[in-house]
Order: sequence, then structure tokens, then C-alpha cells
Amino acid sequence: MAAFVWEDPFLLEDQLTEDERMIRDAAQGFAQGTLAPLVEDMYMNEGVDPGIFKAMGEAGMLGVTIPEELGGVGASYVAYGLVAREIERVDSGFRSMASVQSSLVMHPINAFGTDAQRQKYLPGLAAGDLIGCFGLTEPEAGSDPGGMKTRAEAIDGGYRITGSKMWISNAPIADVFVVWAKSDAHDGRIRGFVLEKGMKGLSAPKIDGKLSLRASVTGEIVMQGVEVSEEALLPGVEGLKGPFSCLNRARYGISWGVMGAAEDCWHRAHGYGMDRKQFGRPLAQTQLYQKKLADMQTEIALGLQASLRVGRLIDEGRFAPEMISIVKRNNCGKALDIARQSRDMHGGNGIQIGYGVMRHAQNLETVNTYEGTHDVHALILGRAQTGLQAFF
Ligand code: TGC
Ligand code: FAD
Repeated sequence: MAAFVWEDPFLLEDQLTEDERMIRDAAQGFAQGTLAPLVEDMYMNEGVDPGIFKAMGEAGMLGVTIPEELGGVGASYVAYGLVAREIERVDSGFRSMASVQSSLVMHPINAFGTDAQRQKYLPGLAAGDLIGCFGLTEPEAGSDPGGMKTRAEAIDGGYRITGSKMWISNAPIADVFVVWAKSDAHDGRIRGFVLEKGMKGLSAPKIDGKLSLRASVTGEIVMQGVEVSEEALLPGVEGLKGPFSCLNRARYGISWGVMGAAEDCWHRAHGYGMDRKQFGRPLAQTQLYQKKLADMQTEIALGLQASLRVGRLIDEGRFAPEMISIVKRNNCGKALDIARQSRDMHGGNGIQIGYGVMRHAQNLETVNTYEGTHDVHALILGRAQTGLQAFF
């Protein structure tokens, strides 16, 4: 019989390769050493610091799955998930910055771009010298991106792009904008374009007043007849499968990331309950408190195991998007429940920034909503098992 490791009930550690453990250890060192000291100030003051991208780049946190010759790390999707878990253990906003850069900007340029686009953008994005954003959502097209209004009209030698994108992570500080538009030159099909900061007619105002994900800057993308040459088009994909295949990767990373945030909330609740005494004994010596810790441990162990399985299937080229819907939906919903529960278990102290748990809970409200809401992923899974479309 083996000893039970309460922090790692199914011995996830044993299931990782040596390379994966090395990348995870580097991510943990970076997240705890560089990001953790910044988080309270960034969160309280809605800090915006492009230098964080540079630090992430230097630490090898950007483009984990992108080939080394293009500046990336050339590692597995499991390694990418482990990095997301360590960064989000500190804050979902920091993970958001990194996963947009890696999965939503570097991936489409690598997978659907030309050699010239890869050489031009990927090394700078991997180093954090360039910051990227991904514009799919619009004010009137969120869960239903097929309803987008942004248009690319054909002009001599290129395109003129008009429209606006809403709720775009990194946009106010971005140098590189991957945007999706219906292209008149391609029978109205959705195409991807790479725009650059400073182009005439392009702006990205910051969205103020967020009560969640405050360490990650969010903005609009306003395109008033932005004229680009043919070189801005991502030639390798058309239709919604372009943005969705980027989302597959980002959603998968989120499924690991939120488990990192949940683990932080669980460990904080555990530590708090061991220290804090009421009625003459530690809170952790009460049945209700222990039941809550057991629930957290169970959901996290199951969630991590599921993400690891999906990661292995991605690495083997055997994944289906619905698998990712299961882990994105389950792990986000469970992490949000765990963060709210941990906040409650901390009593009054739980609302204080210094205890971290309410910040995680507020962040996870967003993570449960973006990249496909909890309910939209239920509809994807419902469609897969009934063959019946329930979106409309
Ligand atoms: P549907 O008819 O289902 O599909 C249209 C075409 O797309 C293909 N497809 C996929 N391809 C690859 N991967 C997937 N996951 C795919 N899902 C669909 C599909 O095969 C089809 O291809 P084709 O060749 O036949 O045209 O499209 P629909 O319009 O009915 O879609 C319904 C629905 C709800 C599934 C979809 O619209 C959806 O997922 N909505 C959620 C929107 C969303 O996730 N937005 C995310 C915006 S980005 C973001 O939030 C970033 S936050 C990042 C951060 O800060 O960390
Ligand atoms: P809606 O689609 O209007 O949904 C509202 C509610 O209705 C939800 O509960 C939803 O589940 C429900 N609903 C919708 N359709 C149905 C249906 N058919 N049946 C039943 N219920 C339904 N987008 C980007 O493109 N790039 C980014 O970088 C990005 N970053 C973001 C950062 C933040 C901080 C936030 C908050 C959002 C970000 N988003 C980004 C946008 C995000 O993806 C959308 O908010 C999300 O897809 C939901 O769209 P919506 O907000 O328009 O909500």
C-alpha cells in the first residue's frame, strides 16, 4: 500500500516527464518569485505593465508549444498546461496575458500565417518584445461570433477593415492585433488579419471599471477603415474554424490554469483552518470545515487528472474539441465554487486583499465566462450527444 499524499492524491507528479517537471519548476519559480510580489498592487490599482511580457518572455513562459527556431520553447501541450497552472496560481489576469499571447496570437500566426509573417512576429512575441491581442468578440456578437459585423472590403492590393471588437485582453498595450472579419473578397467568409499598432484608423481604448481580472488590461479595438496590404491576411484558414482552433488551445490551457487558482484557494483555506481557533479548537477540526476541504481536494484532483488526459491526447493528435469543452467548463465552474467556498471559510478576513481568495473568486467570474461561457460549453456537449442544435 502506498502512503496518501494529500496535496497530490493521484500522484500527478509521477505522470509527468522529466522535461515537463523542469518546465513546471521554472514556471513555479518565475510565478512565485516575479509575479507574486506584484499581484496585490497590480490588482488594487488596475496596473498596466508591458514589462511583465518581457519578463515572461525571458523566463520562457510565452510560446511554450511554438518551435524553438521561431523563438518558442518547442514543448508539449502538457507542459503548456503546467505553465498556465503555475501562473494562474498567482492570478488569472497574468495567465490571461500569457495565454492570449501564446494560444491566440502566436498559434494562428504559426499555424495559418506565411513564412514571412512567422519570421516577422513570432520571435518578438516569444521574447515579450511585442505584445499581441486577439479580436473576435464584438459589442453585439459574444457567444455567437458568427454574428460579427466587422468587414474587410477588397481594395487595390489589399483590404479596408471596418468594425469594432469588445472585451479584448491586452488590446490597449498591443503591438500586434489578430482580428477576425467577414471578407467581401472571400464571399463573406470569416478571415484572419494581422494589424499593427499605429496603423491609420486603428485604436484600442481601455475598458475601465472592471471588478474582475484587474491585473490584466482589457480594451476595445476600433477599426475605422484600416487599410492593409495582402500581407496582413492569414492565408491558411477561413471560416469560424480559424478562431475556434485557436480557442481550443487557449481553453485547454485555462482548464489547467483555473486548477492552479483553485489549489491556491484550497491551500489557503487549509492553512487558515489549521491556525484559526474558535470554540477552543482549530476550525479545521470541525466536521463542516473538513468536508469542504475534502470537496476541494476531490474536485481539484479529478480536474487536474482530466486536463492531463486531454493534454496527452492533444500531444498525440487525438483530441476532439468537445473534450476541451468538458475540461474548460468543469474546471472553471469547480474553481469558481472552490474560490467562493474558501472566501467563506476565511470569515471576515476572506474579503481582504491580503488573503488572496476573494481576488481569485472575482477573477474566476470572468474565466467562467470568457472563451465560451459555462452554459455555451454545455450546449456544445449537448449537441455532440444528441445531434440537436440548441443555440437557436
Ligand atoms: P459551428 O457551426 O458549430 O461551427 C462553425 C465552423 O467552425 C468549426 N468549429 C470548430 N473548429 C475547430 N475547433 C472548434 N472548437 C470548433 N467549433 C466549431 C465547425 O466545424 C464549422 O466549420 P465549417 O468548416 O463547417 O464552417 O458554429 P456556430 O456559429 O454554431 O458556433 C456555436 C458555438 C456556440 C459553439 C460557438 O460560436 C462558440 O464557441 N461560442 C463561444 C464564443 C467564444 O468562445 N468566444 C471567445 C472569444 S476569445 C476570448 O474570450 C479570449 S479571453 C482570453 C484571455 O484573456 O485569456
Ligand atoms: P453573451 O453572449 O451575451 O451571453 C450572456 C449570457 O447569455 C451568458 O450567460 C451566456 O451563457 C448566455 N447565452 C448566450 N447564448 C445562449 C444560448 N444560445 N442559450 C442559452 N444561454 C445563452 N473576447 C475576445 O475576442 N478576445 C479577448 O481577448 C477577450 N478577452 C476578454 C476579457 C475579459 C475580461 C472578458 C470579460 C471577456 C473577454 N472576451 C474576449 C469576451 C468573451 O469571450 C465574451 O464575454 C464571452 O464569449 C461571452 O460573450 P458576451 O459577453 O457577449 O455574453
